[in-house]
Amino acid sequence: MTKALEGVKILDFTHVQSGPTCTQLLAWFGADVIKVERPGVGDITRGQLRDVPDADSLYFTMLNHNKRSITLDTKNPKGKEVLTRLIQTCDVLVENFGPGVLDRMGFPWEKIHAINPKMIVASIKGFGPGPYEDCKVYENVAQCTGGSASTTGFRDGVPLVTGAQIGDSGTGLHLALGIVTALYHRTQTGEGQRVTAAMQDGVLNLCRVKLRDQQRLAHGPLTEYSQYGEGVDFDDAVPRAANDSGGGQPGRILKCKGWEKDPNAYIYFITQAPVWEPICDIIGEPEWKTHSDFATPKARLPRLNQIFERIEQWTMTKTKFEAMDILNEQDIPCGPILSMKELAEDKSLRATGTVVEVDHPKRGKYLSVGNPIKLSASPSEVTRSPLLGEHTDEILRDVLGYNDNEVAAIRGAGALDPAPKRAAAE
Ligand code: CAO
Repeated sequence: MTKALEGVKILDFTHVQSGPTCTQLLAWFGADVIKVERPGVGDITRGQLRDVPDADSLYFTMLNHNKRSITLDTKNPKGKEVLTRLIQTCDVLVENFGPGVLDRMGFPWEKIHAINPKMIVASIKGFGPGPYEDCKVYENVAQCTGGSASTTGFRDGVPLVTGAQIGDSGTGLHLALGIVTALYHRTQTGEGQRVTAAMQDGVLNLCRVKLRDQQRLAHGPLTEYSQYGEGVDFDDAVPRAANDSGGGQPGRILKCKGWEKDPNAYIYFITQAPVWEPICDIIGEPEWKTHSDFATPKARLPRLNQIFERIEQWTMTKTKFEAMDILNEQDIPCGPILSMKELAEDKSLRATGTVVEVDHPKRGKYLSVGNPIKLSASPSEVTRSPLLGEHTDEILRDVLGYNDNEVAAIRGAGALDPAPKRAAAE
């Protein structure tokens, strides 16, 4: 079976999380991802949050599977020659440098397009054009400026960031879609183009339902928000809605058996209108099916606290998994709160390759999240991340066609190694 992106060469200038997420996805789909790293330094995450001495961190290994690594000083004249050759040879350049870095390196879009008109240049930046376009941005900055933090948390508490990396990994996903779309467009036109995804824009896209609610506010209170039932007035901006569901069907996180000791003994429970009757039967309130205070969604809205307190009395008699089984038999949507430990041990996630065990020469075996997108004819297998510069010579020879003398000359010019190693080689 061929991989979906087999034959596509990616010149990968990404680092930290957002860009590497994107190129890792492309690599899983079969693209040849050539990660260009600064000699001696590499992607800064190789050394961040290190748990095993002298081994690449999990931060790095879990974002850079299936790639090859070349070390190249792109500020060195010989390094620039190699970079030019890489641009001529590859299909897509992906980068998430700070604003202006590629231009300062001497490779603005116009130059890249002139070297290889078919090349697609894909970039992640913190912000799009506007007052903040020159700012450097990390995950939580994007969550705060993209509408996520202002809408996450409890009404009477501070804004919260989420554990899901929607600014970094979320924008990486957006960029990957932009790249394959531009590749498709190229098959029709023969031309490359620029693809940009700003982290603020990506987060706002994922917060689309909150911009929906912002506009609904002009027409009255948001009746599915708990604060409506509690008689608390709305301000002029969408409030934090704690664990209310965003879809208009009231939902809450409720305690399950064992909650006193287990911080994850909870279940998300949705009182979806079509299954109201089975809910009443399960919790032992059959009269609520016809009682005028409870029978319709509208009648229930001001009484959600009372309703969920009653449902919680029932969920507290069951473990989250028992509750899941009972509720799913009646098609009542619910979700046990699964800890990372439970997910790591989940047999079905292992079976589908969503959780994979990977072997690494320096750190041994570790778990990672595999490709969450499954293609029926092009399955992904996860291979370990490259060591720094592991494929430098291989790429210079096999991809770029340099002979041994030329590789030696490039090395001698100081384009491949950090300064002290260079001195030793000379
Ligand atoms: N050879 C020589 N120099 C290299 C090189 C190479 N192979 N690779 C990178 N460099 C140089 C660049 O030329 C640049 O130098 P100058 O500043 O002199 O032009 C420098 O290394 C890297 O700059 P940077 O701004 O990308 O890196 P940083 O650590 O200062 O900032 C970050 C990191 C993430 C804040 C910034 O890259 C950024 O804002 N990126 C866009 C938004 C983004 O993706 N953020 C998410 C990061 S994950 O949380």
